[in-house]
Amino acid sequence: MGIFQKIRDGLKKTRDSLMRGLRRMLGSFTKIDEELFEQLEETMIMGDMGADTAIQICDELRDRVKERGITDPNDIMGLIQEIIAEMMGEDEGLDLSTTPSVILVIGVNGAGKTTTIGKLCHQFKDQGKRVLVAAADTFRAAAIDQLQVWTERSDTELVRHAEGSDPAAVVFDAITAAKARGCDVVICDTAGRLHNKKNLMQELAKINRIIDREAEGCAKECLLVLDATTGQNAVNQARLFREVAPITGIVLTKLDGTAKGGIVISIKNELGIPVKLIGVGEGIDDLQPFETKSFIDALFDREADTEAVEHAEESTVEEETAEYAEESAVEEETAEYAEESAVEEETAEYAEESAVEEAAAGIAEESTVEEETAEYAEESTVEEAAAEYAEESAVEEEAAGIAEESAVEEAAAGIAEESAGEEAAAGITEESADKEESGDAENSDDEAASENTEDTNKTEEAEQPAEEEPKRRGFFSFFRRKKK
Ligand SMILES: Nc1nc2c(ncn2[C@@H]2O[C@H](COP(=O)(O)OP(=O)(O)OP(=O)(O)O)[C@@H](O)[C@H]2O)c(=O)[nH]1
Ligand SMILES: [Mg+2]
Repeated sequence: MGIFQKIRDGLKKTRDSLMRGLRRMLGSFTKIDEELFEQLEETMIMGDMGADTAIQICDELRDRVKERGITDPNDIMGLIQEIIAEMMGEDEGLDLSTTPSVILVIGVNGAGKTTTIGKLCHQFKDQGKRVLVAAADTFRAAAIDQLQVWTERSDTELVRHAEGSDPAAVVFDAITAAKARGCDVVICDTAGRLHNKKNLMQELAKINRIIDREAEGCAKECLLVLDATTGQNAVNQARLFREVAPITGIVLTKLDGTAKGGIVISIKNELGIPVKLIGVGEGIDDLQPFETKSFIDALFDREADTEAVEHAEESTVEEETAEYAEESAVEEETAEYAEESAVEEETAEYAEESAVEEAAAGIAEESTVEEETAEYAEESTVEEAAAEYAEESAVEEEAAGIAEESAVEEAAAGIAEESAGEEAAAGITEESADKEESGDAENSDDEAASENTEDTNKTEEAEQPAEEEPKRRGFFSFFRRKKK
C-alpha cells in the first residue's frame, strides 16, 4: 500500500467526522453571512482543531471572501483548504546529517514511544543505516524487554542496563558505543511514567545534558510522541514538555483510530513545532513521514468518500449476491431433495408395484401351479377315470358281452397308448380275455381288478408291443365269438 493510501486510510475517521460535518454545515446555507462563520468556527473547535486555530482560520476566511467577492457557500471549502495548507508551512523531515545522529524520544506513558522507535529501526535498517538503541527507560524491566523485541525484529543493536539504573548513564554508554562502532543513528527510549512529574522532567533534562556533551556537533532530534486520540490534551502535553526539552518535532501516533486528526493543524499552528512523523497503525510499516500536501489531500479527499459509498454499495451487492447464492443453494438443495424424494417415492412405488407384481406373479404362479396341479389332477383323474373306465368297460363288456368289437378295440387301444394306467388297463383286458378264452368267464369283476393291481409284471408286459399283438388278437376273437 502506498504512503498516500496509508495516510488516506489513517485519516478516514477524521474525514468522516470533521470534514463531512463541515460540508453538511456549509450545505445548509444559501448565502455567506456572519452566522455561517460562527457555525464554521464552532464545528472546527468541536473537530479538535483548537479554538485559536479555528478563530484564526475564520478570520482569514472573512478577509478572502470579501477580497474575492465570493457569495456561494459551496466555495468556502476550497478556501479553507487553501488557508490550512498555508498554515502548515513547509515540511520538515528528520535531521540525520551526521554520523552518529542522535534521536531522543520523549512523551507520556502509552503515547507510543517504544513502538515508534521499533518502526524507525525498521525504516533506517531498510535504508542501510547502522542503528543503535539506548534502553533509557529503566523504570520498568518490561520496557527494556519490549524494546529488545523490536530491536531483534529489525536486527539492530541495543545498549541496556539493569532495571532502575540511571537512564543518563545508558545514553552515555550508547553514544560512546555508537561512536566507537561507527553507527549512523542512536535512538534513545525514555520513560513516560515516573513517581511524579518533577522527577520525569529532571530526568529528561539530565539526559539532554549528556547528549549535548557527548554528541557535540552531532545532528540531534528531540521527538515528542503524542497520542492523537487524546485530542487537545496532546497540545497541552506539548506545552509542558517544551519547558524541559528542546523539542524539534512531533510524532503524532494513533491517527488511524481517531476522528481528532485536526490537532495536527493545531499543533503546528499553536506550538510552532513541526509534525515530522505520523503513526497510522500498530504494524512495523505504519509510521509515515508527515507531508503537508498528502495530509491536506487526504483530509479533503472527496473521492475517498465516494469510494467509501461505492464500496458500501458494492458490499451491499456482494451481500445480496451472497444471499441470492445462499437462497439458490437452498433452492437447489430443496430441488435435489425433492428430486431424491421423488426418486425415493418412485422407487417405493416401483418397489410396491414390483411387490404387487411379484405377489401377482407369485399368485399367478401359484395359480398356474394350482391350475397345473388341477389340470394334472384332472388329467390324473382322467387317467384314473380312463383306467377305471377301461376297467369297467372291459368288465362290463366282458360281463354283458354286448360291446361292439370296433368300439372296444378303439377304446382299449387309445387308453393303452396314453398311460401306464391304460397299459394296466390293457393288461387287465388281456387278462380278462385270457381268462375268458380259457373258459373262466365266470370270474368276477373283483378278481380281475385285484389281478390288475397286484400283478405289475403284466403291466410291464403290456409295454412290449411284440407280445401285445397276439394277446389282443385273442381278446378280439373272444368278442367276435361273443357277438355271434
Ligand atoms: N493504532 C495505533 N496504535 C499505536 C500506534 N503507535 C503505538 N500504538 C499502540 O499504543 C500502545 C502503547 O505503545 P508504546 O510504544 O508501548 O507506548 P510508550 O510511549 O512506549 O509507553 P510507555 O513505555 O509506557 O511510556 C501499544 O499498544 C501500541 O501498539 C499507532 O500509530 N496506531
Ligand atoms: Mg515505552
